[in-house]
Amino acid sequence: MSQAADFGLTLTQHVMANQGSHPDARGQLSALLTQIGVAGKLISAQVRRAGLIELWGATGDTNVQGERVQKLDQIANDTLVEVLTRSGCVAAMASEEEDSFIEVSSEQAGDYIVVFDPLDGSSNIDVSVSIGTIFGIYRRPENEPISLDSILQPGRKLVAAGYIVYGSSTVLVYSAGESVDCFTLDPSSGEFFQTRANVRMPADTTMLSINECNAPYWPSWVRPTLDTLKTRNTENHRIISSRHIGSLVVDFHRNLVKGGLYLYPVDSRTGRGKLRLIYECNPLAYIAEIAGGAAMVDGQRILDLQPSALHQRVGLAIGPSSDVMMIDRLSRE
Ligand code: AFP
Repeated sequence: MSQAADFGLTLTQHVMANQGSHPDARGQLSALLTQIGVAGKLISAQVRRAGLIELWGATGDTNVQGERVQKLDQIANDTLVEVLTRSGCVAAMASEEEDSFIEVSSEQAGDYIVVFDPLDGSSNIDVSVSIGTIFGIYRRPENEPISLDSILQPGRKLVAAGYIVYGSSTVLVYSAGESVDCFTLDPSSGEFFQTRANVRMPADTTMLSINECNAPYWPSWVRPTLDTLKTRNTENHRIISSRHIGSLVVDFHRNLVKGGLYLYPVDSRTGRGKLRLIYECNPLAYIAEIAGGAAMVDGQRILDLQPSALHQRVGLAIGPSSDVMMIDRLSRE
């Protein structure tokens, strides 16, 4: 049997097969999703070699977040900027690593806006713990010049979103509104093959992702809420276990597949959340909801928040709907 027959659909085959079902897909969205797959392969190759060619460590710069920029962060960012610019599908883009948005020249501009965190989990790069890229795709507003407002769209206007996890294997997960599908990179052929179709988030929480060392900074509702979850574990049967690796996108992917809840409350250290709304929370909230889960903060769907700034941070509860709703209710009692 040929390898093509052995494995599932390739990413490109899947994107093309589904383009007809998307009102926005006039070929550009399909081409754009395929190009994001190309960027993922290029970044994956660098991640896999980082220690060998001294790509670990920091560049000495700090980004707009005030965080030390790791070399791989910069490489991942530059790769995405270059690939998206050349795609002919993108009018503008915004990145965690860029102070402001990037407008693509009119000669190369396309119909879409892409927001991304090029490498989430930077503090894990030097110790070979899984990291990932997060992306969201909007249509550019019709008949309007590109401005910051073109980027500050609520997550409910996303036309596609996804992420790429650089872990024990490289997995690309995306949705264009219909289903959430996973593709694993086959290093020998350099192709992404479908490995999970129409992923549904399990209804029950079996894993809890939260940094318990932030407890001194939490609002008063957090501890009792966690106790409520932990009391589900009886002497004879542990239902919920803790898994928090410091890369939101990787914790989210495991939670999406196995049924887990990720929580990062607004805390007293910053008076706001740590996670960025536009290019971290919105794309993952989009995926979570299409897979049957939920993502909320302060009584609102993450996807309904109107962004006010490019690097705006928010609190986040994301996972199985019933527990996300319970947490959100308890947080407002
Ligand atoms: P870095 O990219 O700076 O490592 O931050 C990762 C992150 O934004 C998210 O991916 C993690 O879940 C979260 O921060 C971990 O934050 P704490 O270290 O405060 O738990």
